[in-house]
Amino acid sequence: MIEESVTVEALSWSDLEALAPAAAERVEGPTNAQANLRLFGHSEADVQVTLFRDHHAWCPYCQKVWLWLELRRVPYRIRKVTMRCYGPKEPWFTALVPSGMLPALELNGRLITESDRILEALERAFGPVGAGMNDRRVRRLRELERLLFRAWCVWLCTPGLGAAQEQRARDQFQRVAAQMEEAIAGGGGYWLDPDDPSGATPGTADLVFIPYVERMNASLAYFKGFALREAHPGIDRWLTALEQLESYRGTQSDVHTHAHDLPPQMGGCWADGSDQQQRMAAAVDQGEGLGGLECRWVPSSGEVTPQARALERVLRHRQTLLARSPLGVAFDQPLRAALTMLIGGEPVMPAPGSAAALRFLRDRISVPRDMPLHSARLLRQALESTAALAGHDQPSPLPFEHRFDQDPRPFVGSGT
Ligand SMILES: N[C@@H](CCC(=O)N[C@@H](CS)C(=O)NCC(=O)O)C(=O)O
Repeated sequence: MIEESVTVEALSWSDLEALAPAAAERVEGPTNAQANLRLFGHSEADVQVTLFRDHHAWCPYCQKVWLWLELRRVPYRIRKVTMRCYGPKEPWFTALVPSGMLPALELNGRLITESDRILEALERAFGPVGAGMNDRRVRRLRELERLLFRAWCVWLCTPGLGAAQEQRARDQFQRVAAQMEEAIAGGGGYWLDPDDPSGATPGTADLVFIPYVERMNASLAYFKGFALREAHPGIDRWLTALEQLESYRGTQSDVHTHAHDLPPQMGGCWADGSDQQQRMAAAVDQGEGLGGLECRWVPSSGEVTPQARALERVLRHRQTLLARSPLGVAFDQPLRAALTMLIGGEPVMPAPGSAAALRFLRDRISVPRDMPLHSARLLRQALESTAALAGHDQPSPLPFEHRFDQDPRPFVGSGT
């Protein structure tokens, strides 16, 4: 029996605090979802740009603009807004943008909406990233991105596809994905950007593809058992090259987050029910992740470990996490048990009856909103293996039509 060999006690909060690193530097450090200001060595008085993006760091159109600013190193402020599927929209934002749509951007006092218009305005003010939005080849690639997007939507978001229709939708998606691979080969082998065949940095064409290719990779694995990175090595190389960039990694989400945040946004994502699909979805839901299909970067040694970063992020929100747990304050010991396991690697017995509450938290770690991908994966695994010591109880499944369970308001007070 595993239980008999579990002798390690859960550490106290003060022991855990002593093991946690300082919070990561948000303003001048690596790209991160928590910052409200990014300066790149400039002074605050130089800031001409405010980006309005979602609290969840999930909106794909916001990710495109966010990455542009990070790659171009333009200093900017960030104001975070709630997307409808997570909770009510802030009235100050609808006063500014009545449609409530994100992203929006203020440039020297002028408000701009629509991500493509925003990028064009940023290019005029600061110069393009690689070849600009209206370069001839970039324009063609932007059309290709929309074709890929449509093929993905048909496959993922059409309910009730029979086997033959599934196959047709998949074939159509793969035909367009092959065109993307040809375009990468035509751009020099790494990037789509025609301006930089040396492979040093991605350009605007790459930025336009990143958000949805990331979401395609995640959702097609989870809902269709389809390994995009194996089926399309050219796309895999492109994603792997992106993952070498700290700026991309700071905005990168993971399969778990996308699998559960896409359905309310897309009006539903439909699983094909194949054995492969069920295996991949279960690995994601139980926190194992999908290894190299999900990401191909490993945190470098010498940095704060991913476990320590996860610990620091949980400690920051500890009171809110306890208040929102189905067990309330009785979640105190099970949470410490999972964190002790995360840091020490040894199983720690949680209080009886805590399995569902541990899994409730496992299901609600959002990347990159809460912490980087590897930290989230290890924290989910620690929560799951601690839960397994307390039994099989599961929390209710995550909602499919909204994610009001992820309302950011309770967490905003503690400074995200
Ligand atoms: N065409 C727009 C699309 C923007 C868009 O669809 N934004 C979504 C989020 S991904 C939104 O703000 N929806 C309202 C909401 O969810 O609150 C653009 O490129 O900026």
